[in-house]
Amino acid sequence: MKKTLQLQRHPANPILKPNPLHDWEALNVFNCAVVHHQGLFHMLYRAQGVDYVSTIGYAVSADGVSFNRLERPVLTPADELETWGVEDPRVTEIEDQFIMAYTAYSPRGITPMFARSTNLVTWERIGPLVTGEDNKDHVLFPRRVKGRYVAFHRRPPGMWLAYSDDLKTWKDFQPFMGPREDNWWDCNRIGAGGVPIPTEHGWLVIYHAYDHDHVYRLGVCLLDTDDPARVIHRPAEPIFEPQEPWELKGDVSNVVFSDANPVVDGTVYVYYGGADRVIGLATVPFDDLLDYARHG
Ligand code: BMA
Repeated sequence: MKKTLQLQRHPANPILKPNPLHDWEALNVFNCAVVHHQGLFHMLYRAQGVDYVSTIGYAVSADGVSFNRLERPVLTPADELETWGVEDPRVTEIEDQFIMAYTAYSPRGITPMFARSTNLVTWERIGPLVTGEDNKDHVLFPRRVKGRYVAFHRRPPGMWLAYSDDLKTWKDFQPFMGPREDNWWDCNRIGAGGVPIPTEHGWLVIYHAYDHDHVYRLGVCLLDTDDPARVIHRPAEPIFEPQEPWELKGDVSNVVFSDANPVVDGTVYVYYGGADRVIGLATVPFDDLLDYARHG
């Protein structure tokens, strides 16, 4: 019999809720990046007020569960590509800096952007991965592969790779994993979760997908270390799906959407947006997740 695996919800869920005291985060707080750095969990989260323009807030925690937030967002729309918001941050620590991938949204459409920081609070824009097309769900790998930077991105409906020497010019766009057949949980569109996790067996990757009923779930796969376009294994079953009332109903129904999966002391911390309204945490032992990704 095939193995199954489910992430375990933290009893303190949801761990972050909208804050009615701040206009900018009064309506929704959801998809977030989380970096574990020098003993602290640093969270960059997508926030919306009643105008639905997304900004990115910062919060910090010693235990990964109880977060203190800053009064004001750390990233707000800057130019004509961002007038409708900055969304869905994913943050990678690489070569003594932090690289944020986020989606810029405006009347011109969406743009997959990168920014850099050395302190996680002050962000300087680098530039887009690509412009003029429907492209998002990008995230930088935490190590170079064969000397080059690598990122996931999403050209509907599937996941792609791109490569760069300088984080500014991206090339060699390559599709590597698409949706599965009709009626599968990942039959519609798929895209990256958090930063891919390097392991001795390959890149451990959590990804999101939705089906024809628009239910968002999380799954896992394993990619080759030196050629991440090669999918080593892709288990059949999802590892997480909406179940709690605040995952089933919120701003958008039936959504668990993760942009963060830091590994701390042998535990994978999966942070996720619940129904585009609140932030939840679910965990799994690293060894169990890797075993499922290899054999599930
Ligand atoms: C996706 C993204 C996410 C969102 C999800 C569900 O397209 O925009 O930000 O959580 O839809 O609404």
